[in-house]
Amino acid sequence: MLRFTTAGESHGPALVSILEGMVAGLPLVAADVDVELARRQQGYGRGRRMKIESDRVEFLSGVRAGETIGSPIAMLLQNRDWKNWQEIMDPAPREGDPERKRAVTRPRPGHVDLSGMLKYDRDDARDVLERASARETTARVAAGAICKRFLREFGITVASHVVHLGGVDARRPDKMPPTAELNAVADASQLRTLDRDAEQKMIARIDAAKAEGDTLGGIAEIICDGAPVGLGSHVAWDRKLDGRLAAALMSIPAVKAVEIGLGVECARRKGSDVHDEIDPDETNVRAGRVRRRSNRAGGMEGGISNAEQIVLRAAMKPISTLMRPLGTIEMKTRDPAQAVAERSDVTAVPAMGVIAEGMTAFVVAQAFLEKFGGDSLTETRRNYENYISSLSERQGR
Ligand code: EPS
Repeated sequence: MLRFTTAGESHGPALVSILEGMVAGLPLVAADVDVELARRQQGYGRGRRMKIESDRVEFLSGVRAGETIGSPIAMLLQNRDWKNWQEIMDPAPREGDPERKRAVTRPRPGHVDLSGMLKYDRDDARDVLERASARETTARVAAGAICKRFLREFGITVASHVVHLGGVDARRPDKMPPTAELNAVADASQLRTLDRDAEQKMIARIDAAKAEGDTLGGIAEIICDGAPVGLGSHVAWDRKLDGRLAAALMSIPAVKAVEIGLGVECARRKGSDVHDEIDPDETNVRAGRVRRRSNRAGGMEGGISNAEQIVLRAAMKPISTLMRPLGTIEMKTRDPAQAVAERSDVTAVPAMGVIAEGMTAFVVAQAFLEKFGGDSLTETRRNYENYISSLSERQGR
């Protein structure tokens, strides 16, 4: 079973990501991860923190001589900002219990501050917000980068672009770039959008929001291309690929909605305008020698991949740290107060798309390894090719 976990606080010494269950023999170098880490750091509307950090992975285990060896892959990601926070984040006991610097006692509406203080019985919300910070997503992207590297061996690519930001819709180009080239096109835009006119409007909205001390949300679309028919299963609720992808995307900080294919629009249409009709197609072996006339289902039916593109959208609310803070209470006195205004970003929608790619790659790689198994890349490849041959041999039944 492929799984990963992360550890680390935003202003602690480092983040850690451990990916377990990856096959041995996968070619892997730090640059495979670093390129994804750098993509996550881009985007107009980020705060000063992204100028301090320049994320790089250090493999602590699981990789040897440019190849995975089958053991857990532990990755260290330093927080450069740590040097400015050492005293505040120091794990050592504090002599004489002096007043805590940068303590947060005015919880931000929309943030986990208040619920976390109550649940974990903390007087200083920093104990909660340091972990809730989207800094943690660096570690997810690191795990996702390895999953992407794995999927590439089987011609599966994952890419994303921003389709909405702060009230501005991006128009879809008449011809979408192939998924393998989509990121190169999106990454050339400061907001990872394919619509240059919309980009200018989004930038203006971000500038205006910044001037007002406000924040903006948006929507990223994620496309996974090349998956064969048969990942995930209809037989049990927790094996359904659509549900697993939705949960993975929903777990990204500030994501409030996930759509698959037509998504919410499905509910408004008649069945004949929703379901994708099927034609024979001898060339499309990966799909079982068929092709759908449309892909409104977004690449999955009944929780099983159908070899069409997997199309997902993740919607992110505006970041809950506002420089012109919202009303809250001072927890020490319960008096009305303005929320704390910690340094933050105006928007992080472009980064969210990159994080969503990583989470998508993880779920697809996990389902792929469930279906094909194998402890080495060679073994997994043999099993995969065997399955593709049996799909190819399916004639008249
Ligand atoms: C974040 C607040 C900001 C962001 C941070 C997420 O950090 P800081 O409080 O240090 O200015 O820059 O994002 C990252 C550090 C990152 O790597 O994405 C928050 O509160 O969620």
